[in-house]
Amino acid sequence: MQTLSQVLKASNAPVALQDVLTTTTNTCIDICKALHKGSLAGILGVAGNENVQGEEQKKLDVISNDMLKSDLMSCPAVRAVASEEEDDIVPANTNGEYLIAFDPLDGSSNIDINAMVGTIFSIYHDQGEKPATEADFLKPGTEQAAAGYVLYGPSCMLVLSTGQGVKMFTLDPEKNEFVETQESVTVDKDTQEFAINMSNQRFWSESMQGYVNDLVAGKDGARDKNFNMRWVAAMVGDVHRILCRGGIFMYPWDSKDPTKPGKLRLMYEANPMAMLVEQAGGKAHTHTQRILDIQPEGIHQRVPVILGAANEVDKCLSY
Ligand code: AFP
Repeated sequence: MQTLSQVLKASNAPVALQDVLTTTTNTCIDICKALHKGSLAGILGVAGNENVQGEEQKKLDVISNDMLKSDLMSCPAVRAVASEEEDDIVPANTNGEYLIAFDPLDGSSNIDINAMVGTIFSIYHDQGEKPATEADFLKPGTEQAAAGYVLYGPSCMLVLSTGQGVKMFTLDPEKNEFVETQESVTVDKDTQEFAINMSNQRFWSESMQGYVNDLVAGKDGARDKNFNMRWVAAMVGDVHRILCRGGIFMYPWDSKDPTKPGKLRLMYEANPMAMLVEQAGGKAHTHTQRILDIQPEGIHQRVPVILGAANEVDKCLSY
């Protein structure tokens, strides 16, 4: 089996992009080690402040953000970084060729219960004479040069696309590097498994309520099959399950806060996951458009997300 660095060398990815990916994944290996120390490292629990999203930051949110930010700032190929945990973009090397947006620890409400969490990243090519600005990041997801996540689960796994399909890698703790364990990932067009936070049901649109009611009714209702449900409460865990065994994942618009179009962030959750799912043959939409086509208006913009098995996404959108 090939290591990540061997796979990257064999790909036609530009060397500068390989450098950004190597830096990002090496930092994720360090994050993995910090997480696996758990409470022994005295780094669980809350950091005592809120991020730009108004969400309570966990200590590990801040620690993983600072680790990624400092390692990426010192990578010459990185022009600027954006993060869920940073109010504004952080310019790095003006002559760098890549922008990277990341959620340093997605699913952080799972940390204190030892459940799935992960790091999600989205990388764009960009060059300019002046230091990068937020506007440079506001490119549609179709322009991503690479997207991926590292899932800190029973094993530590990297899932990555540079535009030629999706590959999975597993961390070999002895070698301290990622080894390719699946060279081409595909998502079946049909599924019998859905993922949604059912506690929001009364706040969904009527059409989403109707669609999910039919999933729950299974063969006793309008559908010709029964469905199973899973909800990891960490997008990386739900998307990984879909890339491994299929399914549909939804975090739709709800009326809890009508000013918010959705809970998930476009730049460092929806877009990178949409690239991976589409590269694996699935679909990723809001309730009105393909996620990768969205022209971003801000780096912390939120969108509704419906992604996974192509035929099931179409079925959901038909409601
Ligand atoms: P946290 O990072 O605050 O735990 O949120 C995780 C997340 O952004 C995404 O990863 C999950 O799919 C979703 O929120 C879970 O949301 P609920 O907690 O409302 O189910």
